[in-house]
Amino acid sequence: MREERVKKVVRYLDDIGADAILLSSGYNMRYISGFSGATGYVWISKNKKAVLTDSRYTVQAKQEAEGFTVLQVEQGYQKLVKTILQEEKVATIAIESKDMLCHEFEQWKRAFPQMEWVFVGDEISNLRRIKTAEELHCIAKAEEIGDIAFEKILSQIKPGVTELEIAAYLEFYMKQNGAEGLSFDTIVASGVNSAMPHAVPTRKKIENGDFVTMDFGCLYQGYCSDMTRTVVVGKANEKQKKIYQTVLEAQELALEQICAGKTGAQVDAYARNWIEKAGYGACFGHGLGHSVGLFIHEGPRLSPNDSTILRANMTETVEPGIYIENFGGVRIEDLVVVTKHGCDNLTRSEKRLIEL
Ligand SMILES: [Mn+2]
Repeated sequence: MREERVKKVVRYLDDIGADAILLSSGYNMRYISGFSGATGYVWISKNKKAVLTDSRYTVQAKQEAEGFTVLQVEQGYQKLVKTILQEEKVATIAIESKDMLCHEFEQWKRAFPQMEWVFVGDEISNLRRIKTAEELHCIAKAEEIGDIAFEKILSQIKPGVTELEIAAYLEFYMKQNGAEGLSFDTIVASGVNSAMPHAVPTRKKIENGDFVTMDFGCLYQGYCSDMTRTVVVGKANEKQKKIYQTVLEAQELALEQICAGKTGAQVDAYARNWIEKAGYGACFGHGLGHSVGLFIHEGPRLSPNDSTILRANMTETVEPGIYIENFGGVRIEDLVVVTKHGCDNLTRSEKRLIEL
């Protein structure tokens, strides 16, 4: 499998006329080589595959990066690459321009004044878009852990508990059930705070009548999960019910329509038009969803701006929302795998309005 990935990189280098690539994105390094240390570089040329890293990671790299030479940096990465260049002729090196810092690139340019550099944008990351069965298994497992955490958190949500406490419980439950970490910072937003789609949990105490939106995810074997649920503490009022129902219907519509062959923009439009028709168009400012893999926000996206055609075994979140300043907001998010004729929904948590 990794060999196949390396071959794709080599073929791509041929296409762009580069002799080698210095991968610096931790996600791409892991995807291509297996090395999960995210420190250093992965070098790929026609004749050499190497992980360049420091002594803290060399043992790990040897274990993880099968088929790769592991080179330990002593006096800078430029010196290390100079030793590689003694053995092969390289005139053009590709780098990941969305990942490498300017000052790093300056060091490379200074060390190799004759070298030609080619900037690579998303092309290597795009190799990660269609997931293998093994990757999908990890993502499904991570999402399952999220489902367990959601079920457990419901008994903790009550007036007087802070958003930060709820976030801490969610994170505890995920780790207790096999997560190795978080896929992003947990969002817990209650009451008027839930009007902010990416609110940061605060010391605010949950009050009766609050919407509580929880957006959380974890890591399983490096792969991310992502889900959002919104509940009401106490009895929901009519306005809360209407907003919740509109978001839920928009989400279910998009889930029915998503399949291979459609674009992310098309799928986004189903949910967006539904919310607009209900009169809340201005209250849904973000895209409908994004792909998930080693990184939490991958492409392609379900968004008015993404015309990528969806293909089987891509993952997407479907997460419409309505946010009303000084009132509150609702978001409901599931994570799905795109299939030929529809999707497999990996999220099992209850979606009917929960009143606690
Ligand atoms: Mn998401």
